[in-house]
Amino acid sequence: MSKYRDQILELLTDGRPNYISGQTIAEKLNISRMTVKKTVDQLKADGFSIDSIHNKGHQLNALPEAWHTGVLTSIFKHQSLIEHFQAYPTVDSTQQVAKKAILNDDRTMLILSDEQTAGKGRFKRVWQSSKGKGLWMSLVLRPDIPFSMLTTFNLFMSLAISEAIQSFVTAKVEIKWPNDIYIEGQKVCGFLTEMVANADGIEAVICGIGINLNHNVDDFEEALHETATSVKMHAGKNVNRYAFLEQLIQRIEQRYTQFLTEPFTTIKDEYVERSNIWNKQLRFTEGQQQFYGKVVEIDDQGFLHVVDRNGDFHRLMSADIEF
Ligand code: BT5
Repeated sequence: MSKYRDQILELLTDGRPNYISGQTIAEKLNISRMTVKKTVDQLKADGFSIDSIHNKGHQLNALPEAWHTGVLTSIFKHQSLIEHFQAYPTVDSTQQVAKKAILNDDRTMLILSDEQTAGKGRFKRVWQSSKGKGLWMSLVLRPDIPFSMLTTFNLFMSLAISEAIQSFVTAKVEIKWPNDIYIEGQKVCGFLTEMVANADGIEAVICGIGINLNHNVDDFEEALHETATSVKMHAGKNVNRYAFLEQLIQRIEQRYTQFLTEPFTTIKDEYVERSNIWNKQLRFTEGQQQFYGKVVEIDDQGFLHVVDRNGDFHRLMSADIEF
């Protein structure tokens, strides 16, 4: 494999939708035009959709369907949230990879994988992460904040994720407090936030996000057929993962800055409007405790106020909610 593959892919992605001449690529990378031609031919043989026209050059006319370092490098130029990324064809869990990666690296980072063989939900539940169908990623952030501020992190994140999904579908994208995103009563995304801390404070926040992008019903295991959905199932067509990722990172960058600088009250109305937990009897599980009740409000710290069937009041920071 040509060692210039990633760099050429990056230049072709930067250049979209225009053609970029073999001469320009050769000069930028300080290599021969023959090497450029051979590498481009290799990329085409590997399935990249590249048009080459004599005297005009090469054009990447569609983004690929798997993660490639060169394409990601080009896409991440437009943001400052992620300082380092790693993309894999398969891992056990991006969350596990992220935990290892931060041991000797203090940058912000993004770990992506085409497939997870042991994707995890909360409380060690399984997260189904079929190959090539979804966005399975872990984002490592380094907020310089007191522990107490973290309680609202998920609220800002869920707005960012739901807005990114909303830009691809017309049906209303809703938030199920505290960690799920739904479309028409079915789960399209689940995320979880883990913290690594030392005596001085927060070292890293690792946010693991799973978004079902291009699943048809049969791509989910049978147990999820009634409860899960994908962006494609509502957009009516395949969603390009790079286009989606670009949108998602942009929204996260925006909402993360807001999280660092503004209180939850600034976004509370938007959050409440996107939530799907109102006016319903719900089943709550909090640790060993289980009860049925109705949500009365989300307070300014992001805690849920619930009145159960016996009229007792609960203030929840996190819980499992079933409709
Ligand atoms: C979550 O847990 O919803 C958080 C899922 C986080 C997954 C990401 S993917 C990248 C990163 N690496 C990881 O290993 N994990 C993170 P929870 O609220 O516990 O929901 C889990 C439940 O959702 C399961 O018990 C199933 O019922 C359901 N489920 C599993 N896979 C699903 C899928 N692909 N789509 C919709 N529902 C699913």
